[in-house]
Amino acid sequence: MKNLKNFYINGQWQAPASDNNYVVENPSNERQIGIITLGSAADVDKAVVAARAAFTNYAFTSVDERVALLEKLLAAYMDRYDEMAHAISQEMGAPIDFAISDQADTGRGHIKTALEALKSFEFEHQSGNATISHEPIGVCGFITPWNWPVNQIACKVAPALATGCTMILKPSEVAPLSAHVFTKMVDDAGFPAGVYNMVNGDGPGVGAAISAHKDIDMLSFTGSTRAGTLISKAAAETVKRVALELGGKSANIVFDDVDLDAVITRSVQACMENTGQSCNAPTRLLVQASVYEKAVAIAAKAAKETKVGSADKSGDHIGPLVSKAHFEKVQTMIEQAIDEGATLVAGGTGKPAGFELGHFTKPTVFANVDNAMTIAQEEVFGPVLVMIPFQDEQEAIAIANDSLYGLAAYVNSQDQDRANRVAKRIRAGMVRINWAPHHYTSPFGGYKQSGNGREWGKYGFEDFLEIKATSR
Ligand code: TXE
Repeated sequence: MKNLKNFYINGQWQAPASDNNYVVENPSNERQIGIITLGSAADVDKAVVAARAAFTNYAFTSVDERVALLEKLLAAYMDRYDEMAHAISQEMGAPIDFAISDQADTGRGHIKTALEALKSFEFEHQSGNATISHEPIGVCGFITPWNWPVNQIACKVAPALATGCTMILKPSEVAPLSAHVFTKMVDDAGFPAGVYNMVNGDGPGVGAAISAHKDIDMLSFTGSTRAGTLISKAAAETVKRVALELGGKSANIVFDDVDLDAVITRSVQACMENTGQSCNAPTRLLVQASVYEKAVAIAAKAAKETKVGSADKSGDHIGPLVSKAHFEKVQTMIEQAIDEGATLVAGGTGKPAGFELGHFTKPTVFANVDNAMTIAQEEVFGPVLVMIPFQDEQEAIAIANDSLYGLAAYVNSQDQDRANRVAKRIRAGMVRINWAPHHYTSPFGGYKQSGNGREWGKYGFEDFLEIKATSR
């Protein structure tokens, strides 16, 4: 069992102010794999003092100095790439091949795009008699979740480091192994002491202390809408800037002119990927009524063919859900969907055959779903797809927009003009037409209760900058 009880404060691994052990479990086999300390307000204070002191100099480092540091971080990341992939796989259950190809790649991607943004950004320009300068916002607090753990750490930390900010990271207590590896990478890169600090803890403890801290200038949070709301309220007390990346219930619209077999199969795979634990997962499959029955049969077959397996095994299966508590939440939501009258066509409650230990869940598909049902409105965060029929373009848009969330949407049609029209009318931050890739350089974030602000690429970079006008 790994001992990860210390925090990284002021460039050193330091003992916490008080003992409060938390055991980390591997969701594939329920074995104990690590022990961390849930920190306290005293630890947060210490980290903020270090970050504030470091800001005095780090804010005024040159672009060249920060480019050199980020290049070292990228090299350190690649040196420990396998260690990162294994940490993610063990702590949150991503199958190892997927952890290597997708999960761990996000860290590399975000450090690289932050470097590119730093090299090309115009920090100062003249406007009339005023010099407009973009300056680092200050000390940042980062609170991150467990589902794409290094993605969410790197897409905040890398641009903050690039802009000249200093920071305190509180990773998810459920998935702290990847944060530990990431912290070793920052240490390897040799950033000045206090620029980057990491304190483990839970939401009500360290999370709340960061949100309310009077000497933190900006907060960036990824997680549930529930926690995002609490964090925003606490941050408002000291008028912190807040960036929120919250939940989603993204529509995937399929018109009847597509290669149905290929598009529906792909849609099921995309929903089940990462065991459905992605905020932008295409969880509401909207299919044109003329091909709906056919699509349901294809989706049921694809879900039944989706392999489930342990995260340490090589292959293209999906892994377990992250925790017992989360498994139970997903079970309850499946039961509720059946009670509300949705038709179960694949999967259902209980574990797949052959699994006793581990939080494994059956890939599940519901047909004849009404968009007003709980299963179509609330984020499940599991391998659960709902299928809703629509008659025409207008109805598809109306159903897609009938959600508290507005993170992502997917449109599939051979008619590019129609796809463009639909994409334009959907109230979501990211739309993918015919599965076109969403690159690290594109903005990531949502409309409505999916949050505010945009991460990734130059958009995330700008979130860490204040704007000053000096008139002469
Ligand atoms: O999230 P939490 P949970 C959604 C998804 C999932 C649900 C619950 O629907 O089923 O949220 O997941 C910290 N003040 N997403 O319970 O609690 C917490 O310690 C400050 C969507 O795991 O939001 C962790 O670091 N911080 C999502 C982080 O918030 C608090 C990713 C996320 O945990 C806090 C994860 C508080 N009061 C879950 N309470 C996405 N957008 O990708 C908790 N935290």
